[in-house]
Amino acid sequence: MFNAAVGLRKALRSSSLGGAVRLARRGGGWKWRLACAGFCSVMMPWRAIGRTFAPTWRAAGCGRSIAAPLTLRRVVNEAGFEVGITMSPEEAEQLGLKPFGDGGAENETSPRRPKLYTHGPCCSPAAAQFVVPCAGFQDADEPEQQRMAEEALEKMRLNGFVVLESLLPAEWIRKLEAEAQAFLDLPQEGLIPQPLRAGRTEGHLAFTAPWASDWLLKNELILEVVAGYMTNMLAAGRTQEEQQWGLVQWLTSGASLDWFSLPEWGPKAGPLLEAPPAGCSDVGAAADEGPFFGRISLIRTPPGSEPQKHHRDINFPGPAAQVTAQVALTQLEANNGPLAYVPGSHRMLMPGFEVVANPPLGSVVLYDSFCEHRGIEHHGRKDRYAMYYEFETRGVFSGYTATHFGPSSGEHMKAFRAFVDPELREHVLRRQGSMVGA
Ligand SMILES: O=C(O)CCC(=O)C(=O)O
Ligand SMILES: [Fe+2]
Repeated sequence: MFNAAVGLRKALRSSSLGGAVRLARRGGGWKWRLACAGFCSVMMPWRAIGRTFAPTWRAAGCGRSIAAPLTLRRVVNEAGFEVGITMSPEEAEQLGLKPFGDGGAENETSPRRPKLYTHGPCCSPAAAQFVVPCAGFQDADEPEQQRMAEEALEKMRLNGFVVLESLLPAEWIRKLEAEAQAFLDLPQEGLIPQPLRAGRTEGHLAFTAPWASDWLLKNELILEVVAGYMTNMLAAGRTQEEQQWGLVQWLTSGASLDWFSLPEWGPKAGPLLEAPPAGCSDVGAAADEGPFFGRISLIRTPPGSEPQKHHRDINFPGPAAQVTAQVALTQLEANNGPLAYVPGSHRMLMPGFEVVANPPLGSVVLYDSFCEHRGIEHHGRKDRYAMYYEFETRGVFSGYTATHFGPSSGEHMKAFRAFVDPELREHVLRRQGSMVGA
């Protein structure tokens, strides 16, 4: 078990997910926040921090202050995940710390992979296997809509991502670009944008128009695919060690997504299930399975941004536990910082190439947070904006606390959840009911 666990740890570490330093404004001054997901305990330069600095460390989100020698400074939650620390930018600079450890940009030693493009002048016919044409979805009859949802679900299960081409009206999306720019440029009460890997900026959205709209967040195709896909409840009620042991067994059994539906890997009763600790998702309730709405943000990628390192947004508890919907608000071009995905990497397959998704405006890309991906370089002339919203199962550790994006971000997040969850859960319960009846 030990060797297999180490092997899994190494495989996931090579995907570059790790500790993150994030910036938060607290009171008057800016603070760097170290936040993390997955294996950051292995990645964080704790010794380097200890040699040069002996501050009071504050567990992000839990409000406790801990004045302690280095060995006690790692703030770990009840499930065994590191939940982070905060520090001023001056302190971070003094320690040589950057957001995401090394800034999150690709470096020379990272492997280069050939790229396939889904659209545009470099489009490859082979990339059609990652795309579902969805322009007709809204006007299609129910059986046709169901067929499209099943096709998207199948591609999602096979590849870990799917491009839903022209699902939303492009002219409505186009209007959101200016709104996004204003939202990130102007101060928003209680909301604080944070730096993201390789020069990007991310801010949580406010629960207001035009973001809180049915057409944008409650698309039937998206909700149906998410409801059908997200079956991993390994994080619910389990410690990091227990999740790791589960993932080792998943890997050695062949890494099939169906494995997560086996009854023994369902939610585990106990205090971690009843009350998920800081940094772990508290969506739904102890008795609930399947996805809930998580959080929603905007990302700005400025011209000149470097390519990101390949990464997974989460490592635990593996695939089918968190899914993100990317809604590009600026037309994605081959070279303005679109995302590239490694198909099959959510099932630990490595095909040796990556797929750049640069579909027309109005398209949505769904991707498993455990699927390797990265934002590639931005060689264009203007900022590229995209909206991201994600769905999660109970207990998933993201490293984000309710106040990561400012003191009010938790309230806005809850309002979005209350808005989307009733419809989403109808899809989930219908699918769960039909599984029981099957
Ligand atoms: O550049 C973006 O829009 C998102 C990049 C990304 O995948 C990340 O920072 O986790
Ligand atoms: Fe990412």
